[in-house]
This record gives sequence, C-alpha cells and structure tokens, in this order.
Amino acid sequence: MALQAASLVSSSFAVPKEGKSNASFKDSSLFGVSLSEHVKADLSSCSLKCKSLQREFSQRAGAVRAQTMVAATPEVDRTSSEGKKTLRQGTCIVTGASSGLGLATAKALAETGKWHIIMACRDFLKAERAAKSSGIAKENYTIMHLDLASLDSVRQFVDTFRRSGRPLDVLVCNAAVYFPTAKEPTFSAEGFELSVGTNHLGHFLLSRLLLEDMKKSDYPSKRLIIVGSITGNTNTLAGNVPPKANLGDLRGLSGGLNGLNSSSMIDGGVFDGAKAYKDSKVCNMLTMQEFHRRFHEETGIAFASLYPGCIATTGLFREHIPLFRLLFPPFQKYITKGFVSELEAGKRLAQVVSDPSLTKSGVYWSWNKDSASFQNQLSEEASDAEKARKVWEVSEKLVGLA
Ligand code: NDP
Ligand code: PMR
Repeated sequence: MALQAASLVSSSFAVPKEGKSNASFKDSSLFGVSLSEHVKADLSSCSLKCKSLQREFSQRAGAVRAQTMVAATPEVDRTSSEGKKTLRQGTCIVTGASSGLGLATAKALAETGKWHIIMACRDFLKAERAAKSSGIAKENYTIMHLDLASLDSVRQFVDTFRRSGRPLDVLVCNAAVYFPTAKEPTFSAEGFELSVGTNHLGHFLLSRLLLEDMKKSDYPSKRLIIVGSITGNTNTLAGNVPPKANLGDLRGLSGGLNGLNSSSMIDGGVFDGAKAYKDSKVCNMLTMQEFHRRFHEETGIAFASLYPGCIATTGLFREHIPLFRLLFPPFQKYITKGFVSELEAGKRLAQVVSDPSLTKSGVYWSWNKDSASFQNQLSEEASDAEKARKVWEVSEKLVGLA
C-alpha cells in the first residue's frame, strides 16, 4: 500500500449570552443562521550537519516517492565558511501540510533555508504534488505518513520519525477536519467521533509521544504549537455564531464519543458537526495551556496556540454546501474583514514557529489588521484550568496513555 510505504520511510447582530443558544447550523442555513432568517449583522464593532540520504523508490500503487532521512547527530551551532557560528537547520513537523495553512507554513519555513519540514500527511501523493507545485526545495522537506484518525498510525508515525534519526525541534499540530453538514457522526479507527478524534485526540497522542523527542533536542527555542480558532472562543462575535462551542461536563468525551453507549459529542448532546469542530478547537487550546502548566518549566519548550485569521479559501470547507463556499470568502473579505490569504496565514504560523519575539509559552497568538501579532485573550471556557486538566486526563485514557 502506497501509504504504508510512505509511513516507512458587531451591533445589531445579537451576541447571545454564553451557553444559552441551542440553534444549530445545518445545510438549510448559511453562515450559521437559517436562510429564512435575516442576517442582522452589523459587523462594525465588531543545514544541516546531517547527511541526508534520500531513497527514491516507486511503488506499484502509484509510483510513490518516499523519503527517509539518515541524519547524523546534529550540533546546534555550526561554523560557516566565514568562521561564524550559525544555528543548525531546525526540524519542524507540520501535520496536514498537504494543503491550506499547513502547506503555506511549510513553504514559508522552507524558504528561509533554516528549517527542514516533516510534512506529516495522510495522503502521500497529494502531499508530494503539493510540495512540488508550491516549489518547496526537495532538500527542505520529507513526507511521512500520518493519519490522525488512527492512533496506530500516530504511533507508527512516531516510530518512523524516530528511525529517521532527526532531532525534533518544533511540532506544529495543524491538521483538521470539519463536517458542518453531516447529519450523522462518522468515526475514527478507534471509534471516536471523527472531528474530535482527528483534531484533538490524534494530536493529543502525537504531541504527548513527541514531547519526549523534543526534550532531547538541543535546539535553543523549542516549540509545540496547535492551531486553535476564533470560532471556539465565545468571547468573540465569531464564537457566538451558533452552534457555540461548549464542552459541558465532558460526559460524552468520558464515554468515548462512540455514539453507542455514549454520545458522539463531548458535552453528551446530540451530534452537530459544526459544534464538534468548535469543541475540538477548544480542546486544542486547552491542551496547549495544560502542556504549559505541566512541562514548560521542566523542558523550556514554548507551548502556544493561535488563530491565524479566517482563511476562507481552504479545503477546510470542502464539505460545506457550494453556496457557502462561494459566498464565504467575499463575506469574510468585505463584511467581517477577517479574511486572510493562505500565504499570509502561512507567514503568521511560520512566525510562531521561529520568530525570536514569539517565544512566550502558554499563550494564544492572534494578528491585528496591520498583521502584527499580539497575545490574545481566550474565552472563559478555553482558559478554564480545571477543564483543561480534566480534558487532559480523560484524553489520556482514551488514547491509551493512562
Ligand atoms: P485544509 O483542509 O486546507 O487543511 C487541513 C489539513 O489537514 C489537510 O492537509 C488535510 O489532509 C489534513 N488532515 C485532515 N484529516 C487528517 C488526518 N486524519 N490525518 C492527517 N491529516 C489530516 O484546512 P486549513 O488549512 O484551513 O486548516 C488548517 C488548520 O487551520 C486547522 O487546524 C483549522 O482548524 C485551522 N483554522 C482554519 C481556519 C480557516 O479559516 N481555514 C481558521 C482558524 C483555524 P488532506 O489534504 O489529505 O485532506
Ligand atoms: Mg464566521 C468578526 C466576525 C467573524 C469572523 C472573524 C469569523 C471567522 N466569522 C465572523 C462572523 C460571522 N460568521 C457572522 C456574523 C456569521 C453569521 C452570519 C458567521 C457565520 C459563519 C459560518 C456559518 N462563520 C463561519 C461559518 C462556518 O462554517 C465557519 C466555521 O465555523 O467553521 C468552523 C466560519 C468561520 N467564521 C470565521 C472563521 C475563522 C470561520 C472558520 C474557520 C474556523 O474556525 O476554523
């Protein structure tokens, strides 16, 4: 199997009070309000010293080129021809680097020459084509198979990465799925509702396992980053578009999100794909803070989440109705003014990876209209330390770490 091979190697718009809305977005509605409703939106307020060996091999299942790196133990500093000490090339894993934000980030980082990107993707061929067509130099990336909807795949990815001999300096948890029009839940390999299973649980296991690798790295500025979102934050207008994120008492998560003996929703409610996505983003943001509390002091690793802006053109909206996909980008560009291009969003995430001014841990980054980064405020729920601890403990059990 090709994938196996790869794995080797504002405001009249009424902002409802937190937790009071139970309206939900279905395919009969657009932008979160029923098409029959009036949109009352006034938005005004609103180098590596490593020797790299690339093995090219073709596979029957589609001439897949898999790259594996055989890396010598790198030194943090190397001496340039002018005799100056320079930082070695860093290694950064980006999940879901085959499109959208992940791809743009991989490109932005690779272009600096300072990073080797491990593109951790579920579709090897797509990732290879994406890397090539966006012009990422061959020596600056390696594709490794990772399907976050399977915990076995996550473990296998970690093994593959370890066998590459590379150090791990930065991990970017970027991949996500969004099923806004689904009437029924779908499930991951282990039977978790697919959006929380992929966006949260898959990344939770991945980052927990790879923390050990990051601890070993001698890189001076190690970072673990998860892409959060404004839509999971109910202290914003965007976060108040129904259905709103709400993890409740975590009864569904504790039950395994399997839709059989437990609800497929974290709060134990009826399945709603848009809410499941937003809930998963709250888990992402809580996870980063819990990582910070547990490991920042000991490891020096900076743990952060971010909202890069509304990248309304990405594949994230592939499951949405065509009318939404047509109108969402102009809506975000001209009405909310929250739109950001993939290129710009990629630069923002790349900043969180490597900008010397963004080393703070336990924070949530956002950008203002002039594209300047600032430390943003999370919603009450997304900054609830007790909830973060509970999400962490329940997630540990679900992924087999406790
Ligand atoms: P895309 O759909 O373009 O990118 C998502 C990536 O995740 C794709 O590469 C996809 O792979 C990958 N992916 C999905 N499922 C899995 C899986 N099971 N295993 C491995 N990889 C998987 O969307 P975006 O670029 O917009 O999303 C990137 C991040 O940005 C997400 O975390 C999203 O929540 C966040 N975000 C996006 C915003 C936006 O406006 N677009 C706003 C705020 C946050 P494949 O190519 O194979 O489908
Ligand atoms: Mg939202 C300042 C206003 C703002 C911003 C920045 C976003 C971002 N959105 C805003 C406002 C509104 N949106 C308003 C007023 C509405 C109702 C008309 C609205 C609707 C809406 C829908 C239906 N918005 C959406 C959807 C989606 O399906 C997207 C979503 O929730 O995906 C989970 C979405 C988004 N709006 C955003 C952003 C960034 C998204 C999508 C991406 C994400 O959170 O990951």
